[in-house]
This record gives sequence, C-alpha cells and structure tokens, in this order.
Amino acid sequence: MSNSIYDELLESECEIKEYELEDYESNTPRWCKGCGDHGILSSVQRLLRDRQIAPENVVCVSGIGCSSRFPHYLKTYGFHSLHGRALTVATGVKLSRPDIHVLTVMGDGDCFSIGGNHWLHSIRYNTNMTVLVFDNEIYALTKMQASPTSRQGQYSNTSPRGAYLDSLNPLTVILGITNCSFLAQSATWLPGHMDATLQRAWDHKGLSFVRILQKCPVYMPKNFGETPGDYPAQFLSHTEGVPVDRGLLRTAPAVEHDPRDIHRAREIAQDSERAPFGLLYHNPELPSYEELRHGRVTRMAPQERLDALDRKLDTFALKLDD
Ligand SMILES: Cc1ncc(C[n+]2csc(CCOP(=O)(O)OP(=O)(O)O)c2C)c(N)n1
Ligand code: SF4
Repeated sequence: MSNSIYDELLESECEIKEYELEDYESNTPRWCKGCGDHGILSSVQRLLRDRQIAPENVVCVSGIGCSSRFPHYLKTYGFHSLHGRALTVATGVKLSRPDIHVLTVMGDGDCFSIGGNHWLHSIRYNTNMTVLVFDNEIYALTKMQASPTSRQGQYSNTSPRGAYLDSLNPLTVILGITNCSFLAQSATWLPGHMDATLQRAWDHKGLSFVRILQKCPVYMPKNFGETPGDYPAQFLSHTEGVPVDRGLLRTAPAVEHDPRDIHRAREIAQDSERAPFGLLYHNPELPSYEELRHGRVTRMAPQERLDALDRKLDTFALKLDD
C-alpha cells in the first residue's frame, strides 16, 4: 500500500483546529430567563475560545445548586459533584493531572456554607486552578433559604422574620488565609469587566478565586438594583489589575490599587459602603501545592506503578498450595 493514504490521514489529523464558541456549547441551559448564570457561561466560553483551549483539556467541577449545573452546559469534561465538595474533587483532579486546566464552579451556599472548610483549606493549598463563586446571596435551587452572604434582615424560608446576622464577607476571609495568591471580584451585570477578570484569573499560576455577584431575578430581584449604577461599587484600577473601561466609570468611580499590596487589599475588602470590582490581590510567587508535592515525591514511571500495585495485590491472593 502506498504511503499516500497515511500521509493524507496524518495531514488531516494534524490540521490545527480553530476553536469557535460553539465548540464549547453543550446542552441548552435550563436556568431562568434573566439569570446571571447565563452571562457567566458565555464569558467562560469566550475565554476558552480566545485562549484557543482544546475542550478536552479542561475539567469543570461543580457542587450542587443552580450555579452548579454549569458543567452540563460547557462542552468540556465535567463533574457535577456533591453539595460543598467541588473543591475536594477539583483538587484531586488537578493533583492527578497537573497538565489539564481545572475550573471549579460553586454557589455562595455551596462554597461559603456547607463547603466552608474545603474553601479555607483550598485557598491555603493554592492548587493551580480557577475557582468561580456565583454569589446571588441566597440558596436558589432549593427555593430561597438564607446563605452566609444574605444580608441582615433578608427574608427567606429559613429567616421568615429577616436574617438575624450580618452577612459574611468572603473577601476579608480569603485575604486572611495563608498562601492566598489571587482574589478578584466582578458582577454579572458588567459583562466586559467579567470577561477581563476571568482572563486575568486564567493566567494566574496558583488558585485564582473570583467572586461574581450574580443576579437571581426569581428569588432576589432587588438586591443588586435595576441598573448597573444602582449598586454602590468602586473599580480597582492598576496596570497589573483588571482594565477599567471608560464606560464603566458612568456606573461607579475608580480607585488606584496595587494588587500586590495585601494591607490595602484588606482595607478595601473591609469597606462595606462600596463593593470593590477588579483585582484585589495577586501574588504570583507563592508556591502551589502540586509544585511542592510533586517536587518532593519521586514519582514512579507508570509501568513501575503497575508492577508495584500487582505485587501488593498478590499479597492478598489465596495461596492454593498452602
Ligand atoms: C448535603 C446536601 N445538603 C443539602 C442539599 C440541598 N441543597 C441543594 S442546592 C442547595 C443550596 C444551593 O445554594 P447555592 O449554593 O447558593 O447555589 P444557587 O442555587 O444559589 O446557585 C442546598 C441546600 C444537598 N443537595 N446536599
Ligand atoms: S432560581 Fe435564580 S439562580 Fe436559579 S436559575 Fe433561576 S434565576 Fe438563576
């Protein structure tokens, strides 16, 4: 047989594919009309297209909630895991396959409440992945129970007289955790800013944590206002940060902030008057867990591992001669 068929096949396989948005589109999203989750999905799809990331090189891990339906709609590998446990699964995926991109998606209840312990320790582990929390300040999938970020006085099924406690501030918590390397915040009603924030997070080596304030028009129709300017905010501006488009300044002022300055980042995070949008903190020098772990443990070659496993399993086998 002539070599030409093989040559042709090889050529067609080696053709460099240009990924289009539709290469990242899967099932039709079942989120409600007007839900901010639609915008986040589009933003992630634009990011993967712009970076020309092969869909098979991405694993999207989620917990449980409206937000956690995300992997069903993104055409990459996906894992719709357990409520609060997305970060544990994602850490396992990344440690066994450091070569692939891991995107973790959670809701505010998922991450800050039932998943609180995993949240804290994952920040400290600083595993190289992108983590998005869709914060609509409520448990939406289960039809409106108070979450840790629900505001004081918020009516819900679990707080019929209004939430007694002041809300948890995830930004100040994160900035207090050892080895925190990247923290940014954006909102679903600012698509351009969200795109730029996700791009910045994707490029970070370590755990990039992005809190996205997310509109839930069904259970929390009023909590972020009707137009972008209604919600009191400020944009963090810096050459190393998330670019602030001039149009955004019509909705809120900008302040200069060096994302390397953790003390100033903590002060900004503490400000309850205006939500900060942009890059609060960035330290690219901190070690990721997989770097430390893989750097210290001598890894066996795959065949060596199989042989070692066989030897171990043999020790449990019945010895028929005895
Ligand atoms: C262990 C466990 N506890 C409780 C639930 C019920 N449950 C499902 S989703 C959810 C809360 C979802 O809220 P959030 O994480 O904020 O996501 P959203 O739906 O708002 O996107 C709860 C309590 C569950 N599925 N598993
Ligand atoms: S209930 Fe709220 S968060 Fe859930 S899909 Fe509908 S709008 Fe989105």
